[in-house]
Amino acid sequence: MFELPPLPYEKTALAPFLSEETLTFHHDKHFNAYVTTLNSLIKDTPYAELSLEEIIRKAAAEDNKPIFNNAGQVFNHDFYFKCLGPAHKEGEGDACPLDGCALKKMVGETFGGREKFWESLVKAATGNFGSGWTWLVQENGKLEILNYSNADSPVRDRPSATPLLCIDVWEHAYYIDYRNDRKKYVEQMLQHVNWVQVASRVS
Ligand code: MN3
Repeated sequence: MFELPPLPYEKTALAPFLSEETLTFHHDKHFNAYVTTLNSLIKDTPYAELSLEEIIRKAAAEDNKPIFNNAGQVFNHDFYFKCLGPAHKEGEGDACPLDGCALKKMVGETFGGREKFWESLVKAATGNFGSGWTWLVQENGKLEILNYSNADSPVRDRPSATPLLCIDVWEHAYYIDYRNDRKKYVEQMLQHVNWVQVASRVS
C-alpha cells in the first residue's frame, strides 16, 4: 500500500510561483486521490506486491488503464513535488547550482548552454497538447526532453533512461495561479526547480 509523501517544504514556500491554495489542492486533493485510488485498485491483487515502477510497466503490458493511470500519477506527482523548491537567489540561475557538476556539462553539450536548455523545456512543455508531463531524462551521457500525455512517463517506455526532472502541465497544476497561461507557469517553475536535487539524480 502506498502513502501520500509529504511535501518537502511548507505550502507557503513556493509563493508567488505557486500559492498555498494551489499546493493544497494539488498535493492534498489531486495527488492524494491518486494514492487512495491506486491502493483500492491493487488491494488483494498481484500488483500489491510490486514497486510503483513495476506496477506501471505491468499495467501497461496488460493494458490495465485504471491501474496504469493512477500508478503513473502517483509516480509523476512524487517526482514533480521533489523537483521544486524556494526561488533561486539573484544571479543563481546561471551559475549555481549547476556549476562543476555532470548536469551542467551535459546541458552545455546537449543544448549549448543554460539559456537554450530552459527555452527548450518551455517550448516542449507549452507545446505538450492537452494534459500531460514534460520530462528531462538522461541516457548514455545525453539529455533528452520528452513529452508524455495524461499519466504516461519514461518509466513505461524508457526503463533504461534516468528521469531527472518533470513538469506537470495538467491545468490543475497551474490554473488557480496562472489561469490558461501555461508558458508563464513553466517559465516561473524553472526559477523554482531544486537543481541540486535534479543534478544529484545524474548517474
Ligand atoms: Mn498534477
